[in-house]
Amino acid sequence: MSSLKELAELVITGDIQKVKDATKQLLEAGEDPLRVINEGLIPGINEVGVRFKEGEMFVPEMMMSAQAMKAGVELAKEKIGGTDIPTAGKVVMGSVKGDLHDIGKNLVIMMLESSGFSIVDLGVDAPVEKFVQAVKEHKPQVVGMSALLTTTMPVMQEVIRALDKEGLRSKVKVVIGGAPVTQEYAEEIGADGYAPDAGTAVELCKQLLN
Ligand code: B12
Repeated sequence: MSSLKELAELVITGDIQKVKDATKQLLEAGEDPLRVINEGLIPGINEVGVRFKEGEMFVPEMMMSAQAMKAGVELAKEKIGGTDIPTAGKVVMGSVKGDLHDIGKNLVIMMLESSGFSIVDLGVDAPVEKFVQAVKEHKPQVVGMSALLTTTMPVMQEVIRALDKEGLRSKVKVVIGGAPVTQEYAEEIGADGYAPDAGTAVELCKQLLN
């Protein structure tokens, strides 16, 4: 029987099949899918980040770990389910231009969906114009942006400025997130909110719409 700690270890090794097997085992044993994500898969990928920074892991390994993590999240997601009729509001969400990280963004999307929000997912590397276009087209209540690189964070400000220029800024709430992002940064660039994790992101969106 795998433990959450062992699952984290498996994410670090990047063995997709083993991560799938361990995730399945935990879920079948009745483990809460959110705990599997928050206390198994996320600590694993976080440790990968630490080892990468220290030069103990490299991009190909980080990629394997990311794929293993995604496979685990997919399985957990099936167990989380969602509300059938999205009613809470519409959110346009994307990882900003230059940024290919989407694990966190996808977790936020998953949690929002299971809380009744409908999502327009702009994917990764989403240019400023794509956000603007999506707001015009889908008329969401919230725009969410994710950035994992310090070099892509400024794109979030560019999006806010572009929305402003198009007269759309007052029509939407803008929320931002990603590992290097902070509350201070959100205030600095004129976003309406920041959340450090997916659960808080849902709370934030609900709060902003009230
Ligand atoms: C996995 C990973 C990758 C994978 C990404 C795979 C994928 N499909 O996402 C791959 C291998 C592709 C990758 C590539 C690179 N990476 Co990388 N990567 C990571 C790693 C290890 C984990 C990121 C992750 O998924 N975390 C887990 C999730 C759950 O956490 P999260 O993303 O923070 O999301 C949570 C919150 O932030 C929040 N949140 C996220 N988004 C949003 C949005 C909103 C609106 C809200 C409200 C909340 C919110 O909720 C989420 C859920 O709780 C991090 C290390 C780290 N500590 O972040 C490095 C890291 C981000 N990468 C880094 C680097 C340098 C790179 C590369 C430049 C490496 C290279 N030389 O090629 C490239 C850049 C590629 C690009 N252009 O984007 C650095 C960035 C350093 C910096 N200061 O900018 C880090 C910090 C590693 C390090 N310690 O040095 N990477």
